[in-house]
Amino acid sequence: VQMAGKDYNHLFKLLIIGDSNVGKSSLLLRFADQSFSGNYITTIGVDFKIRTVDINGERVKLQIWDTAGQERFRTITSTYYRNTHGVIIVYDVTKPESFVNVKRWLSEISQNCDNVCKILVGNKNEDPTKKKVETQDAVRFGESVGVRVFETSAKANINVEEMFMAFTHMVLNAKKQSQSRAERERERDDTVNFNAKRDHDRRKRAKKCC
Ligand SMILES: Nc1nc2c(ncn2[C@@H]2O[C@H](COP(=O)(O)OP(=O)(O)O)[C@@H](O)[C@H]2O)c(=O)[nH]1
Ligand SMILES: [Mg+2]
Repeated sequence: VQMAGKDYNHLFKLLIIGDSNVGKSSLLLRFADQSFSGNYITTIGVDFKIRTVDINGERVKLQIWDTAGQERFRTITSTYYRNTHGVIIVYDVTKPESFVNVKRWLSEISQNCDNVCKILVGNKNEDPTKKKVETQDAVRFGESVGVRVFETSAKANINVEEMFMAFTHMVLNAKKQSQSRAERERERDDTVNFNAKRDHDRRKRAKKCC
């Protein structure tokens, strides 16, 4: 065992938020433990789950935080949002109210994070007769706020893996984009510094010989 070695190339903190009972903990359990429980899952005492996935040959370690039921009070402490790379906002396709509340969650996110990746997830999408939030309404709303929409069922194991993997790709791409932006800025600064030094040296030399 190499104590100093990392077992991953990237580490991301993700957060799952949304109204109570929409299936946040169930989605996490499905993705991280490949299981489902028919009961309400109490997450008291459990902060997060880990799963490492492979994206184009790179190991991406996901630390996925679940709320411990405090979403019932409509707000989550700002410490939850600290150092977060991505937020998964979940609603229940059979509960329109949970979809309406997505707006509140989005504004809470923008109050607590700048420039975080987001994805909107309509869960409990396994029974068309119970569906009340139409896909096209969710997609239209998603487009208006610039957030991609996925519909899943943690219970029937539909689209859960795909959603988490697509989101991991998005978060990784965002990291790479901001890295190359920082790189370009550094290069530009170096060029500016180099030119300034060269001009300074030239002036010095010019003074010496005249
Ligand atoms: N029908 C259906 N029920 C689900 C699904 N996901 C979760 N549930 C159930 O919804 C209830 C709340 O789930 P939970 O994961 O605790 O919700 P949370 O409060 O958002 O964390 C539980 O009874 C789950 O078994 C789903 O995809 N379909
Ligand atoms: Mg929960």
